Amino acid sequence: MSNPVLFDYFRSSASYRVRIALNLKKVDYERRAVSLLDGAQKAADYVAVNPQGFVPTLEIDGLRLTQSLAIITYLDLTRPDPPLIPAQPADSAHVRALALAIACDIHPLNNLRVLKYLKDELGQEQEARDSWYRHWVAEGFAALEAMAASRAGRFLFGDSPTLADICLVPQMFNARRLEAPLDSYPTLVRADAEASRLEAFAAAHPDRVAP
Ligand SMILES: N[C@@H](CCC(=O)N[C@@H](CS)C(=O)NCC(=O)O)C(=O)O
Repeated sequence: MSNPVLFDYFRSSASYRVRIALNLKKVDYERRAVSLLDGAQKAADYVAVNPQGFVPTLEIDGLRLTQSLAIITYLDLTRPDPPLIPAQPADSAHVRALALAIACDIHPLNNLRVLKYLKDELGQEQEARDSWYRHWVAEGFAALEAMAASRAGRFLFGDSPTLADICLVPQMFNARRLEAPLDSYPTLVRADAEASRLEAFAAAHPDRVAP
């Protein structure tokens, strides 16, 4: 069977999550870059692949999968080693809650289309858009720090990387790009540093991936 194909964009954090998961699972894949800057995600040929006009999309096992967390869950169910979501129900709920706090409650507010709407439709200047961005990062990370602190180990949960770290690392990358202050989130900073040292995370970094 041919290698899985990942439609992604180097700086897209949802794509970055899936690259990390594929690397952790040691799945070889080919990339097809979809340039968000050029609006390629809205082109008819790509919308035929992903009706939401989002990256990532993963073609694997004869399937075409969308939504980064659904893709990572599929990888975890079909390629269980190493596990990314704990089997124990309470631990699983905790890890998913951490991941969803990022993927559903921070990331969508700061997505490209939302920032573009603020600019193009609501006439907001760069300074206001940056302030919007930092506001949702600060509110989301403060809550995430409180949620994670008591059960964190080397990573956001325990001593091996999980779905929570896979969501955290790209969000921290984005936060740094927008110069959001991070000093108030020691648990997040520590888990991000620990995860980023692993080659599976490092190789998925936007600086290591062709635009
Ligand atoms: N919930 C989706 C979000 C995907 C998403 O928002 N992707 C962004 C890049 S990180 C995108 O394609 N944005 C295109 C746009 O805003 O026009 C997922 O986790 O896969």
